[in-house]
Amino acid sequence: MMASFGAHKQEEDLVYPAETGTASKGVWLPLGRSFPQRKWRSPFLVYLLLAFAYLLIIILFGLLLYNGSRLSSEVSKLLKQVKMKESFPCGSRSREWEYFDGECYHFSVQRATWHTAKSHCEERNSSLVVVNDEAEQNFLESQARTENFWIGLTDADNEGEWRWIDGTNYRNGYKKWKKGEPNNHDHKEDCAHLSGEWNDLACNASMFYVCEKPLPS
Ligand code: FUC
Ligand code: CA
Repeated sequence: MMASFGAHKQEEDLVYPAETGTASKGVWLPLGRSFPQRKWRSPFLVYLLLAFAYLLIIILFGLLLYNGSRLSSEVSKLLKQVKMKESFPCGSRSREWEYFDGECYHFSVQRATWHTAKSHCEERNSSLVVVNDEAEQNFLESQARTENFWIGLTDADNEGEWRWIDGTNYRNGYKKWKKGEPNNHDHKEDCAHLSGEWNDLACNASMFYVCEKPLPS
């Protein structure tokens, strides 16, 4: 009932080629009896296009806003990371690792033999500290205070032939032995430790130790 009413109403509004007689002039071609005339179709198309353009603008604007807010949240996340890196260059577990001149250092809170200390550092993706220059020595001394810490230097393989754990050249490199050291006291001191300056000691002595690792990327 409603459908037939609707169809009837529509037919009243539209003008068909058969009634106007313009079909034969070829201005437009009706595709069927229900196809509306051009004079009705044009403003409708314009409105349709306008509506479409409006919708498109709204969608584009929404996308722009969405991307903008996503971008700004990404930027603030990155800024936070940068600030974190500046305050804690050796990671958020900063109480365990201290930063100095591009490297991270861990001062152990438990004592161990030199070989156990070496393993502990390796388990933490680091190695016993290698002292390369006066600045690093000063840093280590200031952190170590009066306590003794193993460093990554040994002559266990060949008495008197000291070797850094990372292959750093010992002979031509930086050294800071205490006066009279290394003395291989009792013929059993093959591992080096900080005691302010350096001393050699029996490797199975229990001592704190310093691990060193590069800055995490
Ligand atoms: C000095 C050092 C030894 C040891 C001894 C108690 O002889 O050279 O390494 O520390 O003191
Ligand atoms: Ca000694």
